[in-house]
Amino acid sequence: MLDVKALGERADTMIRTLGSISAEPNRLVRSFLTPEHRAAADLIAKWMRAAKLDVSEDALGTVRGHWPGYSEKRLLIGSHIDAVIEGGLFDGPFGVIAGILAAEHFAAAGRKLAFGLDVLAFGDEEGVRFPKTLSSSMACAGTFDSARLEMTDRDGVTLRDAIVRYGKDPAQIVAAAYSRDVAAAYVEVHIEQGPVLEYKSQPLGVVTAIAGQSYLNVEFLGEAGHAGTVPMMLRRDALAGAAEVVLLAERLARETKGEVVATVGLIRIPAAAANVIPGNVALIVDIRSGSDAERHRFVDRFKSEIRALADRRELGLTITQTRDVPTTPCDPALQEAMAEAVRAGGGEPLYLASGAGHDGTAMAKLCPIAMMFVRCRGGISHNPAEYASPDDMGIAVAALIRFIENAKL
Ligand code: HGY
Ligand code: MN
Ligand code: MN
Repeated sequence: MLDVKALGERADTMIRTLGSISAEPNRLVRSFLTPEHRAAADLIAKWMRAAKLDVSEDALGTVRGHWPGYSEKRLLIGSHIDAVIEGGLFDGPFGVIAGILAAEHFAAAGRKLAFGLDVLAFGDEEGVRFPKTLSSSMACAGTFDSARLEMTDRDGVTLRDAIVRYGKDPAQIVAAAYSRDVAAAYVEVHIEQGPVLEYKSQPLGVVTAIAGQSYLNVEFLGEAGHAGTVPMMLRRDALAGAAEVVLLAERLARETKGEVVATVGLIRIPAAAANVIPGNVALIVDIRSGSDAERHRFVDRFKSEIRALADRRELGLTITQTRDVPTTPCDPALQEAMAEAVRAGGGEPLYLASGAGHDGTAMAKLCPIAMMFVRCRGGISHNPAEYASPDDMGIAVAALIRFIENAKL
């Protein structure tokens, strides 16, 4: 009989211990291939060893905890340990901790299954440091594009240099890839990051698909000028143009009545000063939808309206699309197995799509994927107020254990 309460309490303690590893004392800052990533990876490795797993680390810093089975096949269980700036403690880490606690359930009993278990702690899901994300899960999936090694962070450090400084060898990235006959399936447990499970009073959900994403980097070139001397009608204000884009994104997304969401969460004004008319402004637009056709339609209309406003404002404009990630379906058979595991714990599984992106999108190129959502308070995420209760986390770990016990891979 699983001690669900104890599992939840252990998960909560581990979440808070891991959550204390940050580059800043008063908010969570933990990005890819940084000293904080190193410290978090060392803690995960310590927990994996204590759970009697064989621990290794690949060339992109993914920590892997292995429990052997009777065949070469492996069930991969993972999530990420990097965080958004000033994010919450649960987004990512809970999926790794749930995997460790579930694998420990079998390893501690010396119980071998028909397949092995690999718990994976990825370090690059949030994409905070580098412009393109999911590099570590792509390496595991065998889809890592070596051109990414040249992309640079805000300090001009290339991914290649960051890997070397982290103590790894970029030439070994290829070796990180799982072969398809070993990787039988990938499962990820993650907080919902939305309000549905709480609204329906259900602790767990079964994910049907991960929404597709388009990212547009929009840069306006106007004319820097003196805030006090240039008459309004003679200005070419790049930030005023950017402000129009923010409201345009909101208006066009609202018009889709929920089909598409669009967000501008990052604006850069390289020479920002209160008394200077901004001459150069860059922003990133995050566009998501469960329908790839709707998302592409939105992007086309959005781009043409941005061009029109740039012309009207006599602003130089460059639009670079840095992401076009298709919607990723979760495997139907694995969804049903996940639903069975939820039912066996007394729950009624709620099926829902994920508006948030996950490493599962990368891993789906390697093998069938499944995701389980856990209720989070108020649906709040990417926010220090993010919270999942120990009881709900215990119910989730127990469901993951049942999923593993009954998995037919
Ligand atoms: O952006 C996302 O959906 C994820 O949190 N990286
Ligand atoms: Mn996130
Ligand atoms: Mn996440």
